Amino acid sequence: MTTNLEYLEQNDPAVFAALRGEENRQRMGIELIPSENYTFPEVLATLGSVFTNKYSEGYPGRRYYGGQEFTDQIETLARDRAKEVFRCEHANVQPLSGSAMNQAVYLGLLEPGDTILAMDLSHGGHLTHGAPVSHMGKIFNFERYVTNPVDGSIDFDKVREDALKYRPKMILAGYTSYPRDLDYAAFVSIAEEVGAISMTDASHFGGLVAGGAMKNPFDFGFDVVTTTTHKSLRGPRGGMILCKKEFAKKIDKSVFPGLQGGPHMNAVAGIATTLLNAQGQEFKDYARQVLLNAKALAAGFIERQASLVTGGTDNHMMVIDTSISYGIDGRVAEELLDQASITTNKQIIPDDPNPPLRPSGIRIGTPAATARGMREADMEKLAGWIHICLSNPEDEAKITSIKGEVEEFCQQFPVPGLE
Ligand code: DSN
Repeated sequence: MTTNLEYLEQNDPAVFAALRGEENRQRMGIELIPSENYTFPEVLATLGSVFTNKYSEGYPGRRYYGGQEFTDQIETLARDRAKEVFRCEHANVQPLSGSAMNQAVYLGLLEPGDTILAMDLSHGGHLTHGAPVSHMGKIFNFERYVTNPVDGSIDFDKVREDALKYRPKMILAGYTSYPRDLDYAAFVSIAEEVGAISMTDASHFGGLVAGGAMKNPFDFGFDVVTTTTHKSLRGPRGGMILCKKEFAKKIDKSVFPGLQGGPHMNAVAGIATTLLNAQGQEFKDYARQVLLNAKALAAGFIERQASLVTGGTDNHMMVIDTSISYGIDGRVAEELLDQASITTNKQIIPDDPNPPLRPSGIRIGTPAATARGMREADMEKLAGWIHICLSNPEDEAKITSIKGEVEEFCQQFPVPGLE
């Protein structure tokens, strides 16, 4: 019998070749972008399944198309498992992405022009947290809190001062580039004081919360938590909105029909099976190891005198100020590491004097390397290789030699879903 991949190879050699190239890149290199990961084989199976053929506008039991016996089953499973894993009252698993998920929350719970207090982009917030270039930044009035210039942590006296001044309708915790844990109790207390809805965008660390390695915002009384499903959670690309029951109707209406049409049921099936995985001991061990690896990697950089934003990490990521540490900008650093088969991303740092495509740092994270089975001793090796590459930007022979070492090293670590 001809497999689906064999059909692709015969009928579209160009796409097939790119697919094989990407598989090889993922196998031979070390993936350190903190928002990336290797998903589970079960998820790859659901993504390439016949659920991709199905339209399912609506929700289980209330659809606008026939033939929903099995889609209803998987969406119900995904919602129930999400509620169990995150200990929340309601879950919507239909958002097509992280951006759509956050947009659905703002549009469903607020009115255009309402004020949202969120983290500034250069201090670690996400584009959808109101960056002026985003559509949400035009529809809502975002006010931005920043980090403390001395130790880089969120300054809660200032957050409270801003909340009292701007009287936001929503206070948003969560980040895309902040290497510390969040003080949820402080956020909730400020939100309650000004009568704002409290929301956490847990996209980066949703998997670490699911695995019990990081705190759960619902345990501190948060109203809404969003998370993408493909980062530390290791599921398919997509988003989930988790919330208290009182917001459930508004959230569901906002996702569909407010913002989206048919959900991607192949991804919803992938989310369902991801959330089963997240309940197992193996996933809990994985989540814990992600944090141990991040601590070990950060220690490796600190030992080599590199300057880390906030001086270290409490989560799965760290940001190296490459301008201060190595006299090169983040773009050069990213490119040098690419040449050594180590993938990172250039990153703006708080109040970065440089533009976003030539920022002052790089962002590094451990979720994907941990998924391949790398441990603390391996992090020490990575820190050494990265330090040598960044310290020797002109030395091609050195970079080529590290690339050889990296590729040989990677052979010990199978890629989930590929081997
Ligand atoms: N693009 C993601 C990240 O890399 O953090 C956020 O959406």
